[in-house]
Amino acid sequence: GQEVRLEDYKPTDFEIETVDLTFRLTPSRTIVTNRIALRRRSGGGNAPLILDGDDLTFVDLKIDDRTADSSRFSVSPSGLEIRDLPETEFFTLEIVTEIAPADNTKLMGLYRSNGIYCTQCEAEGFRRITYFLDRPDVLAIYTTRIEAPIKEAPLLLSNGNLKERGPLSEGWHYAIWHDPHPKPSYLFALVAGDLAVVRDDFTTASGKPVKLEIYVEHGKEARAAYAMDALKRSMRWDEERFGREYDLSVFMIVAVSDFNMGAMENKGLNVFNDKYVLADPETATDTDYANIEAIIAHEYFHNWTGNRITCRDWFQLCLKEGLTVYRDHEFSADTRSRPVKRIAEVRLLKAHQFPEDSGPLAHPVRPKRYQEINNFYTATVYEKGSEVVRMLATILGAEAFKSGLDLYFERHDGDAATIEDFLTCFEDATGTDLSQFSVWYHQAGTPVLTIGSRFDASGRTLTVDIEQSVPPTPGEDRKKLMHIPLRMGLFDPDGGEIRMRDVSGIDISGDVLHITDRNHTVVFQNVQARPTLSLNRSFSAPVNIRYEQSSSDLAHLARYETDTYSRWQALNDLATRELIAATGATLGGETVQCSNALIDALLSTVSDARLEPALRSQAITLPGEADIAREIGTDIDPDAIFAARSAVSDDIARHGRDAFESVVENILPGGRYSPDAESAGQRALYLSALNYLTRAALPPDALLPIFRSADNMTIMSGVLGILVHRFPGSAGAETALAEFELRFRDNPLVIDKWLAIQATIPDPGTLERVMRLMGTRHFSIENPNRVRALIGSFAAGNPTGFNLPDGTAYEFLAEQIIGLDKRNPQVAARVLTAMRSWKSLEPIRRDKARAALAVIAQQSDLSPDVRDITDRMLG
Ligand code: HT7
Ligand code: ZN
Repeated sequence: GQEVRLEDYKPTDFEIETVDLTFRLTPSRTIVTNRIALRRRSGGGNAPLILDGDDLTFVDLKIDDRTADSSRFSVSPSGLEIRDLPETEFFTLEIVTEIAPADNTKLMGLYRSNGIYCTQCEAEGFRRITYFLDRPDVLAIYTTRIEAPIKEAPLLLSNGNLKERGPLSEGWHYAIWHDPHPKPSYLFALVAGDLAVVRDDFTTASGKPVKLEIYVEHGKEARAAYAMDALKRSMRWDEERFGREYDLSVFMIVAVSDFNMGAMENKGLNVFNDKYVLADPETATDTDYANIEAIIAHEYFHNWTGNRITCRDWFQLCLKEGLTVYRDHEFSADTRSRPVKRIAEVRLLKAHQFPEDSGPLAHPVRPKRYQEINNFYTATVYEKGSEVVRMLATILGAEAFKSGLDLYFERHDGDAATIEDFLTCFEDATGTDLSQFSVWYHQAGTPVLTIGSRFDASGRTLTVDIEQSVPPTPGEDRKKLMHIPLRMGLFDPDGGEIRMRDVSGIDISGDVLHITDRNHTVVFQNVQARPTLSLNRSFSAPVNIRYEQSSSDLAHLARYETDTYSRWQALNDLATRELIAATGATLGGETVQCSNALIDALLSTVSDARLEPALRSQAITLPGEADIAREIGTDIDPDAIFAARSAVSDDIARHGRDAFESVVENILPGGRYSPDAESAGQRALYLSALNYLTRAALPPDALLPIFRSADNMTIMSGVLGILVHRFPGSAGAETALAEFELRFRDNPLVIDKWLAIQATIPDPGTLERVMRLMGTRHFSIENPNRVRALIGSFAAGNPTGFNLPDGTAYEFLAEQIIGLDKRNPQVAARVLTAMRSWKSLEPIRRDKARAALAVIAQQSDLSPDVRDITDRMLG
């Protein structure tokens, strides 16, 4: 593929003002007529017009309503070039193409999912429907006419408002939709088929009525109630928090079962992976409910951050994604528990973005180059992009941040904007120079703050030395200094918080230290006794902190920190330190023992009834094997980490048996299931405690009745997971798996949980199990959810089972990727990123991983998607 570079950006020579599309839908032969009104920009000369196209059959071209002579255009696999265009400022093109939705296995463009016609156009799918200037800075007004047989497709949907519908001859009918808002092609959508609808209403803050419609397969209507509720709450929240109202008279969501990602924010017609719409207590877990709420909110929030203000080019992807993730995080924090949400965000960021940023796939939040844009929908663009917006809010303060954002909405409504445009709004609204801050967008890698502290008892001064650095990343050896907002707290020996006054050597506001130079020496005066430092409170910056802190200081923070997130962070740091030492001990053949400091800190937290249960659950959930691997950094032996973590868990379980028993007996909420955050937290704590008890007293036989009597999917799948992971291959585990399969065999979304639980069994036999499951009727390589549940979970979520020292699981993955790539390159490339940290493995596994990646690289017919990921991973 051709590399695309940010610096090559050029506006188009032509603007497209209106697009009139007609679809005549049949599965194998859909005719698309695309009539576009163009305007020549001045200075364009007599340049040809080059329209993008992919996998299209060209049928006809008219220029200003006259059939074009074949000498005036040429068709190639990547597009349509039209020469000798009219010299007038305005002219029209009418392009007819033929496509085959039923043969579209890439799920980009117009395709079929379970008999439904649906589209996915971001990033470059519209060119698989018709020839077009398929780039986000070409904004046009769309009118869409859909024709289909009434029986097969009673429902005909597109963006905007329904203008007209009626019958045609031979059992066909049509509908015409008009979207008054100019939009880029990636936000176009069409859905046609036979679906049920759930309806509701919403009145905007200014009194405009909006019809809300969620379309699902017949019989699944009841499972859309929670999504509808989440939608209404999102709409209200965006009005109250950000002053953003909805702008059409109808908002539609369609749930489909074949989808490459989570959901898509098409204007007025969001298309969702059904996993993120459908929920009821019997089939969905608390996590499913929380994800549905967050993703419904995310896509809805895109209506302003993404749709009303879109991206100039795909390098600006973080402009809409980072900001929209920030908005959905804030929504969840306001709706649920802010500290629990923050802990979950940081856990996710560290699990996905930190490894990306320190491995071969590292790239800036705003990349400068790409081979394949589909590979840049990453944790860096989304999650780090959101953290950068959060830091902006921290640096400016809530009010100034709000004024900058208001200016952005006002100044750029209707624009295809850039990150520079965005930052300029905050500069103009607040008079702040953000040039150093902007480095966060341009430079890859996780910054490191190396910190040292000295307390001088006689002078009553505390001196803190802070040094910033950023490790090199691919293509970026020299790094610039960054503006890092570091929240910090000081605690006296009694646990009281010391107000930070009498400070010299740093720009400080409230508890935020502004780190802008390479080295800062900060001196605190009038400090009575040696304080304990709490660094990066509430995770104010996405950085790694290197600071030698004693276990007793961490335990002190775990007890006294008033910032609840940081209280958890202290516990987690204490546990991480212990687990790293335990891994070393395991490798050295020593026995592993857990320190009393950690056991006491964990057990006093789990028993502290003043803390919310979700937090207590997070507190006793030890860092995962991948977290420990990330902190160790090099020469990873996943088996040693697993053994060490198990030994530490055993120790905690032995000491905490009474505490865990008390939790298990008392914590579950009574009454009917409710997905609210508080009850979900109680269930999470119950399951964490139950998991520990299996290491102390509880035999597998005791779990089976709990599994059988569960009245909701959270407890049922949670207990199944514990049983199957703790006692792999046991009679109880296999019985529970068989019963679960029997009960849910006709519900693929629930069977995905069953597949994922099995794919993540920490056992060398899991590879064989995965291969066996691939042969069952529950698996289909054609459905991305099935692929992710089985192959994706195995590769990304099973450190010991996947990283077999003989490399057979790597070979298996390579084979699957090569096969899948021919059908669906986007999903193949994404699943392959599970191997992004292969270079940190110990040498034997590393060699096997390299060999498997080399097998992929040797294929001559790889998609640009998999070629790009493989090349960068090996590079
Ligand atoms: N903006 C969307 C990202 C997206 C996507 C969605 C479905 C299939 C393919 C896709 N490519 C990119 C989803 C979002 O961030 O909201
Ligand atoms: Zn998004």
